[in-house]
Amino acid sequence: MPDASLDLLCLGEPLMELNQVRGAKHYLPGFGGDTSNCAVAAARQGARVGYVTAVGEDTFGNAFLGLWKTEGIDTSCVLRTPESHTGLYLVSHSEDGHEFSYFRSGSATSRLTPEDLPENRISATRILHTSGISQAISTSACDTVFHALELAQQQGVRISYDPNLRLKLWPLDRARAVIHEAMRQCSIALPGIEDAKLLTGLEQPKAIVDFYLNLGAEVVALTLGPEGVLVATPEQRQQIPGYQVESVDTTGAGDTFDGAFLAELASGCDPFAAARHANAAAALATTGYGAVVPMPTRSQVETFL
Ligand code: KDG
Repeated sequence: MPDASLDLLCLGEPLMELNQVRGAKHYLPGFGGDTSNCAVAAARQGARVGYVTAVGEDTFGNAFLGLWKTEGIDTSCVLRTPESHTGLYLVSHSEDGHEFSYFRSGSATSRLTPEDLPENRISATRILHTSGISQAISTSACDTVFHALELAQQQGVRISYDPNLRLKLWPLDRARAVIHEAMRQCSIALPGIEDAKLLTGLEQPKAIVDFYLNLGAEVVALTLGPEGVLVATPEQRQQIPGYQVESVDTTGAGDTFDGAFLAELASGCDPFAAARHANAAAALATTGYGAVVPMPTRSQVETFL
């Protein structure tokens, strides 16, 4: 492992969030974007985290820089793009769950190119984390992620990937081709069960973790919603149960799992213990509205456990 000054470097798009208040017509502002959420969750567990992204020179971009500063996240690789904007999304709630509406087309992050990547920061992190969403937002963002994976591999940096399938952003066949190719290069695979069923065509969690181990992952954490998570390495596998909490909004729960899990792995924890901690963090993150506000700190997770 390289001599790392960061535990985790995330790559992707932050999105300003407007989250509908349950039973009401108004929306509350907040912060979202899967990889930004992951970065915040990891930072709240005490990890040294950096973020590679681009935001507009606008109010939302300023707000994100303020958030990351407050959370102690390294923003030296955040680009400001005067000619484009920071993305926005709405979370609407109904009896069927939550639904996302995006206003992100042409956003600053979607204009990232491989030349924007900070090679020296990628080589100085323990884990690089990115996602299917980061590749779905534009062709140049997709190429940027592939180039980041190549740089990380060359430097012996562990790669973590959450497919985070969003069929509003790209068709399933393209998503499958790109995500499988990216996940061939990753050592930590963090799929959610519903995404993984669609992407792999498999139904059984055991078969799905085998699929990702066969692609080359050293650790697979397949999140199963209320049933917890199936963690697998080539030698061992274990289902870690979820925690019962009074859940009001699951937005960002998967990202919280990712961030807490990666923070624990980067600190040397084994994947099964890391998943126990991350399950608790993800459960706590569903007890309040929005992606970021209810994300727990390390001490809140430890108190809960
Ligand atoms: O997991 C929550 C994220 O999905 C949300 O914050 C927005 O990144 C997002 C997306 O594109 O769906």
